[in-house]
Amino acid sequence: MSQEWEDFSSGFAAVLGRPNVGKSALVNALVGTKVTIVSDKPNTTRTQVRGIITEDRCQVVLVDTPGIHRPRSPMGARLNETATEAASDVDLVLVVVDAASATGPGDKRVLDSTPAESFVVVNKIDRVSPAALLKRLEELAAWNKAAYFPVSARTGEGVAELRREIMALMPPGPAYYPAAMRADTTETEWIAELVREELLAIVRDELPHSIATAVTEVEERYVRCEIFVERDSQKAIVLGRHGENLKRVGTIVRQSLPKGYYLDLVVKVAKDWQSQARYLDQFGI
Ligand SMILES: Nc1nc2c(ncn2[C@@H]2O[C@H](COP(=O)(O)OP(=O)(O)OP(=O)(O)O)[C@@H](O)[C@H]2O)c(=O)[nH]1
Ligand SMILES: [Mg+2]
Repeated sequence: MSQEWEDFSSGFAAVLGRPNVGKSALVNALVGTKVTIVSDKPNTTRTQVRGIITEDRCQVVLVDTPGIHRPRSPMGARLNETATEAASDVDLVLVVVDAASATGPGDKRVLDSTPAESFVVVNKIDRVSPAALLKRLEELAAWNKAAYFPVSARTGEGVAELRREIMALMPPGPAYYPAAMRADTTETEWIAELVREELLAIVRDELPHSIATAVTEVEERYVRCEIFVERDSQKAIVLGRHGENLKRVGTIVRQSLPKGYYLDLVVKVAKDWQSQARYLDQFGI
């Protein structure tokens, strides 16, 4: 076995940070394709999502995680646990912060609780002036982490260099996944995530937190995805006038399905699901 590894290195890198800093966008940029959903609403990511980078002599498994925040529900507490657990037993931790906002309590918590060997990724540099970025980097230097990378997941600036440095740090080891694989999400999980992503782009206020999605049936070319909300009053908002929201979501997500597939979207109420362990289990949170 060890002979096979002589020429190969591999490992895991967990991506941590407070909500909305662009962890998922960064994972997609590093992998070079969309493997995890992105939205402007906090707590978009709810599970550990793996994105895989494979080159000739190295494989890195990036672990996207939920944003670490002050929890206001049992769901929030689970999201924090999921993120914290991802950081144990990995070869590298990437702490992502937003270049355009000051170091808040959420950032501090993550910076304080991660190893000194971690990389700090200052994302969204497309939104700040060079002077503001410099100030931000000076402030973050107080944490004395191994390296600091100014990047923009949106424009791609700095991403190739970060990717190189991540790969350079991986210890000798085998490939964990086939070379062509970019994600380990199942097809049904991915459809449910795409439906949720499109809904998050439409809804506002507290509703994003109240939405969960799950594919409950795949029968030949029929796919049924259920959309759960917490209260009856939220059902109408998700449907939209004459069901237009659902139509829009269906049209967009169907483009990601193989030709000839039928996507059935059904809205249901799972009362106060964010506070109920059995629902959280059911939704894989
Ligand atoms: N301008 C700019 N926006 C970005 C960049 N990276 C991410 N965003 C935006 O920031 C928002 C949050 O991005 P996500 O990748 O979903 O953030 P996240 O950290 O994964 O958030 P959670 O999953 O909720 O913890 C989205 O609207 C992105 O389009 C960037 O480099 N520049
Ligand atoms: Mg995310």
